[in-house]
Amino acid sequence: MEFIHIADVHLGASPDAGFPWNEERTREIWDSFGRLIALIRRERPALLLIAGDLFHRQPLRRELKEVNYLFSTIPDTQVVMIAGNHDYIRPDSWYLKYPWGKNVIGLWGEQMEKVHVPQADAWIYGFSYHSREIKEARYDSLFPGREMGNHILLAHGGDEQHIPFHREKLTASGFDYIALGHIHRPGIVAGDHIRYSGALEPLDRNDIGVHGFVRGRLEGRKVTTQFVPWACRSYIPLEIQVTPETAQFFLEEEIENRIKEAGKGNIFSVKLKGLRDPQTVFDLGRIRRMGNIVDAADETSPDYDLELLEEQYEGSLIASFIRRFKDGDSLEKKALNYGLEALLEAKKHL
Ligand SMILES: [Mn+2]
Repeated sequence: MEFIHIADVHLGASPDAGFPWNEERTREIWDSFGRLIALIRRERPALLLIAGDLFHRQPLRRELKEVNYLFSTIPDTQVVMIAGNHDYIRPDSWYLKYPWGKNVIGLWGEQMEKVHVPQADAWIYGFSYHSREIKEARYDSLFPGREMGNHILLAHGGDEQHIPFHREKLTASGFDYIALGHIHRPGIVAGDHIRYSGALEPLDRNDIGVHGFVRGRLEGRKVTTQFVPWACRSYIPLEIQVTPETAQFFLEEEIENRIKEAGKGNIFSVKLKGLRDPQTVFDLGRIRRMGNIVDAADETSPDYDLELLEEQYEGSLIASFIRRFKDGDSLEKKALNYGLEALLEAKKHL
């Protein structure tokens, strides 16, 4: 029996609002889900497990129409899903009212339910969020029934505000597979059988690394799973080392090369590190316009000629400040650099 496990698709999210590629990116999150359904149409796994936060917020009726249409194109696959903390069930939720196709099961209850899926020879367990937070460790005390067949739990959470759990308790619970959602980076909680698929697409500049879904196979009660990279783009932090010799033009060439190397379609945040010429002010505005760049920060320190400054400012606060800190440890040197920057800047305005 084959299954696909996804979570945290966050349909409707616009992670890069305010940036030129925002609209395309919002659309891409939908398209990525659509492409996955097309893959399922070809591969025809018995189950599509959706472990919460299919939507970024309360889904609209017309959005569920799109999703239900996509599900109708995979009639051989049983879709089973729960709602997470983002798309949690409100009394007026369209999840409850929508006339879903017959291959779609939503475990929308607040209490644990289980459903039998004959074509997968499996029992699927789960419950949905009915509020933004659930602080009780509700997964720690769950156990599968004794019926024949496979027992699979859909679960969403894993941090303090969203159903914290103990890894050992989940491992000992006896489910054949636990499909986890909520944490956006893919991850293994225990072997092949307790996994976070991670988000299908990265949704925030901090969601670095690969994103995709989990493909699994259950034979008897033995499960094998693998992570499949799927996202159109990644968020990539670029750290650029500068020296007092670095010129703006050189810096831009360097960033351009690094962007090319990583793939232009990705989304970058640039951080400048190292020592810069005290006279140099890097033009971050130009850097921000070089590609899909969500953030550019200058974290360099000015490379002061302490001896020269001390001489120049002899008898002033600046000279005694330099003498006090110049032989200090790296933290004191850092403080010296910041202090000098402020003092010299203030001096300019006198
Ligand atoms: Mn979540």
